Amino acid sequence: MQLFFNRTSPYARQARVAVIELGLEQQVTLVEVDPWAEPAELVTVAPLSKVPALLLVDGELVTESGTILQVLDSLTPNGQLLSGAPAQRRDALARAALCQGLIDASFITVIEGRRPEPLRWSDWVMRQERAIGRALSFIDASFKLVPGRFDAGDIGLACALAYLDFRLSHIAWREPHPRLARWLDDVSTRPSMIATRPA
Ligand SMILES: N[C@@H](CCC(=O)N[C@@H](CS)C(=O)NCC(=O)O)C(=O)O
Repeated sequence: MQLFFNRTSPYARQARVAVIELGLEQQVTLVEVDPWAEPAELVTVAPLSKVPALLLVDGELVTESGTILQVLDSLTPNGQLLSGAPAQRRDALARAALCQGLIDASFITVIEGRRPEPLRWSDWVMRQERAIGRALSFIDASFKLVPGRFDAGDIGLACALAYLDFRLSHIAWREPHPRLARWLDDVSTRPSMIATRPA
């Protein structure tokens, strides 16, 4: 299998963390690309030129980080990212989906900031930053963070919060959400998170 990624993508980071958490490092070859440059090695297999993109051994393409996590999980005998009773699996999926939205809002904010000044849409950025603030409050109030657990929802949350620290440091989320900050600091010591720190 090949996993196309770039080092700063919070989406690709989720897939890379999953590979390590699932012990699939030997089966997955990491291919570093710049998706914005639409390189031939990526677009010939992944037409959207986005990372992450997973190419299975039979040549099937899997896109979208959430789907890639589900597929990777299904490749291990005791999938641990979306396991357990239906209610537990649903809870992990629901947390992962909300965190994906948090990453989306953060990513949009970052991309908007890269436009030439006259083309930036400040109302759109403020809309995203309000969504980020509300999502963090919602997550802090409602997510049960279980010590030792690191399922698909936890991977999503860790990559989302770490991306805020990495790219949107002006959003001071740690002070109002010390529980989330402590949790991120704790899970950031996992080998999968250390190995995938954005460079
Ligand atoms: N919804 C997708 C988002 C993937 C995505 O937008 N990745 C960015 C990198 S962070 C990318 O490859 N962008 C290149 C482009 O849009 O041309 C996922 O969850 O995998």
